Amino acid sequence: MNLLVTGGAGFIGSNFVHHWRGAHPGDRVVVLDALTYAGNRSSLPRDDDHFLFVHGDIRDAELVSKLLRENPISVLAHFAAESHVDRSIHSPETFLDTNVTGTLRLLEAARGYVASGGAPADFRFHHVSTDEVYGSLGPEDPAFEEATPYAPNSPYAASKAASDHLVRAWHHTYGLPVTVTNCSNNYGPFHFPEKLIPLMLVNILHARSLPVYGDGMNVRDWLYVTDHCRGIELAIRKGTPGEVYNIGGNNERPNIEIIRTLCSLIVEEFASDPELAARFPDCPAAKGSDPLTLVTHVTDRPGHDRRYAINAEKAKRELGYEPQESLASGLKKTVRWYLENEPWWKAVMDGSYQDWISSNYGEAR
Ligand code: NAD
Ligand code: TDX
Repeated sequence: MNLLVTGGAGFIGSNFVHHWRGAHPGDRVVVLDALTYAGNRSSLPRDDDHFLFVHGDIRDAELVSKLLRENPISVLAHFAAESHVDRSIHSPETFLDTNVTGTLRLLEAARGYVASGGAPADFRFHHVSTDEVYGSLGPEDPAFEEATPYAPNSPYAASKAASDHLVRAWHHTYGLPVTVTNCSNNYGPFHFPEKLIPLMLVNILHARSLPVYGDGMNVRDWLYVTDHCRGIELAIRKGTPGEVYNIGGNNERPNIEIIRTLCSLIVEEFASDPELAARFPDCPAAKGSDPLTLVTHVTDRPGHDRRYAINAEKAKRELGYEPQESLASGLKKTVRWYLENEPWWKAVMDGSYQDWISSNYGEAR
């Protein structure tokens, strides 16, 4: 099988490529990625008979059509997006360009490919989306289901909601064989250190403040990224065209609890490996103090959604999806990965990363 993975150099896309190649070494994976600040070629394998990296934009319909035709692609797995809520608040237009126009161009290229008769009979367009399209929950509200009305609250969520609607419409109007997954907060390897978990890890190691928005009691459902990748594979293989599946981790936690756990895990790692204190001498754990003292409550994110929770019963019932990683084991793996892969995160924290950190947190640093 030949797959085209858009946004494959990003966090979830790169994990998906590794997952797919591990599970299906005979398949061929083509990645299309524009290598924005969030995309890293080094997160992916070298090109070989089963892997091709193409540096390009999903809005380039001609390029997408050519890749679909020439490879020839059975599954287009669409991850490419602008994905950071805080950035969408600073510059919403980029989110509309990539997430809405980009998805439109891909849908049109896929429609042309199917209409030309060149696509395999089982061609599938899989769209990766988010629970944020459903809005925010109160403490006692039931978790999001696939039929929960859309109520996006951030420019990012609105752009993803718009892209979901386009995908739905291309199925109903043109019969394009699509599936959609809406998932909760992913974490794990190759996560860009602007998102909560990797940002906190990198800051703990450098004794920088841990910026907690508001009271730190906003709740997210944490999904280990390989569980998400398995869920996407199941939706592609077993999902019914036109259907939407929610993928969650069954791990609802307030942000401050996640930060507390990360601090404890770092302290444990430093206690069991004396070399860490030499590598990260500024880290409070190297000096026997608690990294939790680095927590700084900063101005809340505007329109900050209070709680997300996913009801993944449909994916369990129809696809056999269940998350395998507990939050404790997933966070431990993640902490280890960041300790073992310092060159990766050092390399991505370049000038544009530094500019973003000072524009988002300013004087809080
Ligand atoms: P990411 O920001 O880490 O990666 C996005 C990738 O898309 C990058 O490699 C970037 O270079 C690429 N890209 C951006 N614009 C492009 C363009 N115009 N053309 C080609 N490539 C482009 O994002 P992620 O966290 O891996 O998220 C992947 C998908 O999953 C997104 O659609 C996102 O909305 C969705 N999602 C993410 C999460 C999460 O917790 N991270 C949760 C739910 C859904
Ligand atoms: O410095 C921070 N301090 C803080 O308190 C950051 C970066 C975040 N937070 C809070 C905001 C959220 O309540 O932590 C929570 C998680 O924040 P993010 O990591 O920015 O994720 P979130 O806004 O929940 O969105 C993520 O999950 C859904 C992804 O970035 C989206 O792409 C995905 O769709």
